[in-house]
Amino acid sequence: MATTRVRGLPHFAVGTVVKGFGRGSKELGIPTANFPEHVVEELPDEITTGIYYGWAKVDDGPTFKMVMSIGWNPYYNNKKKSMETHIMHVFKEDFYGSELKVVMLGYIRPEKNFKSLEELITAIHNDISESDKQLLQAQHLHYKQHPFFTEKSGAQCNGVISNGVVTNVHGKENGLANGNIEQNS
Ligand code: ADP
Ligand code: RBF
Ligand code: MG
Repeated sequence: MATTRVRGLPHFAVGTVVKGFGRGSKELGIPTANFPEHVVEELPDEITTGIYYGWAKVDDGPTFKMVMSIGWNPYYNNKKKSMETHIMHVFKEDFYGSELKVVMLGYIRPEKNFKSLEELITAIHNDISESDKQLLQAQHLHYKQHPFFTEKSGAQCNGVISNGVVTNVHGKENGLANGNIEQNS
């Protein structure tokens, strides 16, 4: 397996789950929890649109695998970028208004246009199984126990949390959260 460095990763983000564009992800069987605008604006420039995988936690719940789509939205004349997280867990209820914490660890593919909804769904299912595999690797697994997830909300962990936003520091002081990481491909 070749390893490639992914600039800008890992990226930590936290925010309140807001209403999305109502395009019916849930009807596709793939609900996506949307982050508010200010969290999207915190993304470093080197994090391009596309599909990412990592870990996610809702309020004080457990940490689950996640797959995230970062994309531009034609509905807003391609002026509004969104971060939509599908958590790989079946929840009993919606959790709008809850605090969502994620760490993005790896990149899967760019956003694509699909001829049919079926093709989009198939691609998303492939993304989910790819994330499932990638996240089993030790270098990804250990982020599940990262203080970002295990410490109380507001704790400082290799980034500064202000206004609910983790400012990621891309230095080298700490091998855990800062700088680039390697991704197997
Ligand atoms: P919206 O357009 O409002 O984002 P969706 O159809 O994408 O609507 O549904 C997203 C909502 O579904 C989330 O905000 C959350 O409350 C709920 N939800 C339930 N299960 C999940 C899950 N596994 N991953 C993400 N969101 C989920
Ligand atoms: N939308 C696209 O237009 N192209 C994509 O390649 C694409 N990939 C996605 C991958 C994942 C893992 C997820 C969760 C969403 C993706 N979406 C993509 C967004 C999808 O269209 C969105 O969740 C809703 O608009 C579905 O109704
Ligand atoms: Mg959504």
